[in-house]
This record gives sequence, C-alpha cells and structure tokens, in this order.
Amino acid sequence: MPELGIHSQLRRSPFYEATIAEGASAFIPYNEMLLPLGYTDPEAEYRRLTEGVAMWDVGAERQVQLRGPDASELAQVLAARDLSKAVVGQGKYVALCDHAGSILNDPIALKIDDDCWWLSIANSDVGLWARCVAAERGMQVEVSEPDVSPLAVQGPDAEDVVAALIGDWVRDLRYFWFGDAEIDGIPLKVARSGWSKQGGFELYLTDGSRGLDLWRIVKEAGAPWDIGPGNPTPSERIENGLLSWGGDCDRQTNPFEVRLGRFVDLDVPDDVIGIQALRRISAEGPARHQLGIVLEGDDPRPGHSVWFDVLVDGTKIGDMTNGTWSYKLERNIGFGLVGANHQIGDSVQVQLDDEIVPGKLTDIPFRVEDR
Ligand code: THG
Repeated sequence: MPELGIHSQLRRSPFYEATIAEGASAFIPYNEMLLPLGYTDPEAEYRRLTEGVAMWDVGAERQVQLRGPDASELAQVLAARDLSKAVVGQGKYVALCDHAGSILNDPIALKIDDDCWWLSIANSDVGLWARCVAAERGMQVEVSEPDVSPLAVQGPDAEDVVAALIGDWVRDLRYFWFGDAEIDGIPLKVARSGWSKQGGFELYLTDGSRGLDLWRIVKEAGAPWDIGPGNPTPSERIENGLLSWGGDCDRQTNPFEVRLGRFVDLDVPDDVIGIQALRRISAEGPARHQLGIVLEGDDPRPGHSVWFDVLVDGTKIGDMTNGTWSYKLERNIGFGLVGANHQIGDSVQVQLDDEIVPGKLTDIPFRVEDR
C-alpha cells in the first residue's frame, strides 16, 4: 500500500487526546473524523469486551439533527421503518434507502423531542441527503450536525459501571431507549446501545469541550471492573452478525439481502423513499442473501474489508465482504453475500488475493458447532 495523505477535514473527536494517551495505534476515517481502530493488542481488546468492560471513542458516529415542525415527517420519509409510534426517549435501528430500495445508511433514529430527531449515522453523508429531500419536498425543518459525540461502554460489566456512574435507573432502559443525565456538570444522553452484542450503553456527550473530563470520569468509575480502552471489534461483531454499512453492503444492496428485512415496514406511507421498490423486492424475493462463511484452516489471516470472490466450481456466486479471525471459533470467518440459491452447509471457495481457500456457508450468528 502507498502512504495515504490525511485530509485536513479529518476531525478529531473530543476524546482524541485520551485515546492517544491510552495508546491508540490505528485509526480509520469515518464521517470525516478519526475513529480509533485499536490499541496494539486485538485479542486483549476482544477478551476485555467479551469478558469484562471496554470504553470506546465512537465520536465519529455523528448525529444528523432534524429540527422543526416537519422533523418527524422528514425522519419517516427517509426511513423505511414505521416511526409513527416512537415516543420521546426511544431509538430505533433503521435503513435509509434510495429510490431503488438500496441502503444509503443504517443509523439509529433517536426521537429527542416532538420536533427533533437525531440520526446516529454510519459512514456516509446523510446530512446532505436529508437537506436535499427536505428542500425538494418543501418541509419546514433544519438539518444540522450538533455538538454530540458518543462514548460507548460495552461488555458484560458495562451495566454495573454505568449504573455506578449515573444511577440504577439505567438498568431499566430498554434497548435503544435513552434518558438525560449530568455528571460533574457534563451534559449527556445515556442510551442502551452500542455496536457489540455484549450489552452496554452509549454516553452521548453534548458538550465537546468536556470530552477529556468524561473519559477520565468513566475510566475512574470503571476501575473496579478493570475497564480499559477498546473499539468496535471486528471479531466480536462479525461472530454476532452486526452489519457494517459500506463494509458488508454497498449502494447496490437492499435490506432484504443483508438480514435487515425485519427492520423494514412495508405498510409505511407511499411517499417514504424506496418503499415502492422494497415492496416489489419483498414480493419477488431478493436475488442474494447474507450467510456466514467459515474458512478451512486454523491459522489466523489478516482481517479484510475488501470484497473477495466466492466461488463454486470456479464460478463466482457472490462476495465475501468483511472477514476476520474469530477468537470464538478459532477459524477465519466472514460474511458472504451470495446468490439466494446457495444455502447453509454448501461448500464454497474464496479467492483471497492469490490463493483459493475452501470454506462452508453457515448461519449467522456464527456458532462453534458450525466450523
Ligand atoms: N451506535 C450509535 N450510532 C451508530 C452505531 C452504533 N451509528 C453507526 C452504526 N453503529 C449503525 N449501525 C448499527 C448496526 C447494528 C446495531 C446498531 C447500529 C445493532 N443491532 C442489533 C442487531 O442487529 O442485532 C439490534 C437491532 C434491534 O434489535 O433493533 O445494535 O452502534 N450511536
């Protein structure tokens, strides 16, 4: 790989200096920000996440704020999921689709107020899309990027840490629901969410000048549980089937192909973007589907986010999208986006760079028995 230049628009999160002090050794660009990718020891970070508690700088999960009398209407027009019954304090995982029903982003939509929503976005420019749609439809709504930066606390001990920090009321929060809190004068929204299946919370910091204070306070509160730094961990998230927009789907992928059909409501109003196409795709059945791939061999390979061809008898049947070494299965695993006629249990081959490696299609989440 040649050296990559760093664009001046790659912004630092309010937690950036703390992550450097903790030893962050790799970052990726995400929403024109730097997102920490690791702290030199991926296995230790995986163990901490799956057996203890980790804190993550996910400030790059930016919020697209919709505010005004038409904010709820705009949120609904953008999202192929029924938001009409959502109440203030509730979040929902949604697919934002284009007119062809392809996924543009998969944010969490948080209802902040009757006239205000946040879309907590993955890595694509939803602000641009939302502003354009609002203007074209003559809606009264202001679209902005507020000063909000999530800090995730994830792992089996996360609930104890966040309860110690904020109060026992957080134990009653339902998944994706949130409430307001203040620690040491630092304003937060506290949500039960996060990009792992280990359980946890996200502290949405709403004053970027207090990022380093919040990092220190969470670290101190988590010390009895041995909290340490971490990051969205490829092994854990692939084992458990969490999708990375841009990594496991592209702008030609629809929700039914990547197991997001359960988050699509076909009976939303006809003016929801993409819904006509989604109804048609749902009726016809998607051409591809997402299954697991377990590769043969127990030597760890480097993780990848480029797509590799998946073959049967030399013919391409789909792509292996993101892949990684699984600490749980002790195999190399990844997501397959393959023709709908290929099924769990089928043997496949994956063309990795200059080597063809045999593997098997499996269910998701991945299970040790399936290797
Ligand atoms: N937190 C916040 N913002 C985010 C993410 C996050 N923005 C970008 C990205 N992550 C959005 N993508 C996802 C993908 C999956 C989940 C959350 C965000 C997720 N899914 C569960 C699942 O699929 O099993 C639960 C879904 C459900 O039951 O509704 O958690 O992590 N702030």
